[in-house]
Amino acid sequence: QVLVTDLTMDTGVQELLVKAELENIETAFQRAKEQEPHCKFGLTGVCCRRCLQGPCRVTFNGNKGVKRGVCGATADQIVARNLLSLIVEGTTPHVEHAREILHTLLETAEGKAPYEIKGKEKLISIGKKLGLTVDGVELDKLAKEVALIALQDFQQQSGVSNWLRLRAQDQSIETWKKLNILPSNAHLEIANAINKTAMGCESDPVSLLLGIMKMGLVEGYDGLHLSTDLQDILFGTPRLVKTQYRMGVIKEEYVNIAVHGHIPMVSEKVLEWSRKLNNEAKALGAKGINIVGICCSANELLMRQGVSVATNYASQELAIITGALEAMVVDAQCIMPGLAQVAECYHTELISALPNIKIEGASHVDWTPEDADKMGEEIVRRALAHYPERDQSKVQIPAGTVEAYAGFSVEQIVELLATLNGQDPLLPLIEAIATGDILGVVAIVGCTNPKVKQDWANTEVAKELMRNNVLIVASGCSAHSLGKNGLLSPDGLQYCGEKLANVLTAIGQANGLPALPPALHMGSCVDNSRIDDLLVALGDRMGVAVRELPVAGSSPENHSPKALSIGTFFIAQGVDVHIGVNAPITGSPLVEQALTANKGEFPVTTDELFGGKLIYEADPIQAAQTMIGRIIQKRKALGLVC
Ligand code: NFS
Ligand code: SF4
Repeated sequence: QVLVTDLTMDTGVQELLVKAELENIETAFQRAKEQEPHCKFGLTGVCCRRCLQGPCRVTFNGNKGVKRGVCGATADQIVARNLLSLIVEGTTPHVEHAREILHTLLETAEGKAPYEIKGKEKLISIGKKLGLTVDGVELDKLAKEVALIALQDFQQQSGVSNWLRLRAQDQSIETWKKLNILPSNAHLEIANAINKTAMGCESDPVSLLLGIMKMGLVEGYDGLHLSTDLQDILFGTPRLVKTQYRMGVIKEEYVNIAVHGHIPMVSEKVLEWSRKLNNEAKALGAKGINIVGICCSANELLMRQGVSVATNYASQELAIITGALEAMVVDAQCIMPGLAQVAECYHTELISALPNIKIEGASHVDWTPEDADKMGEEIVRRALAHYPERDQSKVQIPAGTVEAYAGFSVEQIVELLATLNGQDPLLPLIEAIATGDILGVVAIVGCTNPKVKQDWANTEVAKELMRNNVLIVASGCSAHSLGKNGLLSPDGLQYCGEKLANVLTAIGQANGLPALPPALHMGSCVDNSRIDDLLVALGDRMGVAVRELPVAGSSPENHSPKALSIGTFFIAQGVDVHIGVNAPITGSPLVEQALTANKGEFPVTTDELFGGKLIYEADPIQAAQTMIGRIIQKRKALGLVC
């Protein structure tokens, strides 16, 4: 008998899981149990399905069983190929995300799409960094020039990615140049990587591993950074906002629309039209239209508009089980196909929006940059039409919400610090790191995964780090875990070591707040670029390489290949990355040793080449301690107080 309290920390989700069971509705939590025990060949990465001579399964523990596939491929080769393929699948959705925002910006600049350029300062700062003339140039013209330079990152056949050159630290570029892994064009690199993994192509595991690191750079610059930069130009750079978390943000007296997925061009338009048509909801007897967020669409609207967050990845289906959603709008990434079966049990319309991402059982309203308004209006009108169909006997919204702060872009963090030192805003932060008042900085990022008790590992890792005076920055669904549990609010200071609490209180009070929260929410998963920007800014100001900084990244409940490609990006910068759910690599001693730098006979590790490694640890307290150990090691090397 599985108890709902073993599946999730979120009491609202627990309540809805009980409701689901009573109503005989299946969810991911239950399906995850049905998959146990998992196949060992799959878990360790030694199952190959690259051609029709197979599928081949080779030994996963090094001695027992068949050693080679039909073509002669070894476990090292199969695991390395499979991992590259997984990292490509993590990178591609972000690269597509970047390409879509790029075309939206281009069409907006040409007057063809109904968006406006709200991030004037960001546009000018990026224009300058790209070497464009910005003085006296019209915004639309400048935006078009920026978009066309970005477009080269999908077209040029040689040279180095423009966005890498824009955003990477010089020391890192040197390292990557020596290893010959500088990417030029995202599409070309993706095609090249798929070609490497094809049957009968690359079989040198070391070269495949370098291909993985290169893909991490594609992810980082033409996925994450490009998306964030262009989204800030179009929708504005986030600033401090207060918001609410948990299922209780769904409001019974309102027409409720959940936005779920990742692409803000869709969710921003739905929000805009919900405001325009708010009176029509009142005419139906509702108090208005209430937009709530799930996954990274939630993060995008939260960061820029303060929209509240219903839930994160693993419990997306449960939002519908409240019986109070008129519509759930989905675009791309992390959309469970199971949503359609759940929606069928209620009046909720599940609506997909991207032309090339269709969901079986969902209706579809096409988003294109030009027709964005038509899409926004249509979706909101459909939700309004469903409001009278709501079955009150099926409505059950778990009570209670939690307050959270968000909107911590690098620009916002610098502005907050400037109240302490207007001339040199980063200095107070660097001094706090130097004295040990802040031991280091760890980014808690990534997902929730029904294999792990929801929100538990994310919050436990964070609390253990805070207790040891480590400042947390957060993104993605992990940030939601922290938000639901009060760690994005000044109340969370109760979990901090005294030194960290004092620093956060001082900065907060200098800005008219009770304190800063112990975890700074920096946005969606593409906004891991913001975390990278912060590290580069700190490194540059301190005159050291990012790889020398006392920092780490942690994804305690990773489920998506995107978490792995983002992790690869950070390892390439020299940052250690912890994952709580193991990647399928343990079938190959070579790949495992190269990434984790655990002792073995294999001589080349990412730790030696880049300065960062993969830490796999399921136990959150142990994981936090391992990261702290590494932070102290890096502090010592810098000669900082330990
Ligand atoms: Ni990131 Fe955001 Fe969430 Fe994981 Fe999925 S929504 S892009 S992949 S589950 S954090
Ligand atoms: Fe088997 Fe080789 Fe084909 Fe993979 S590529 S399925 S190992 S024969």
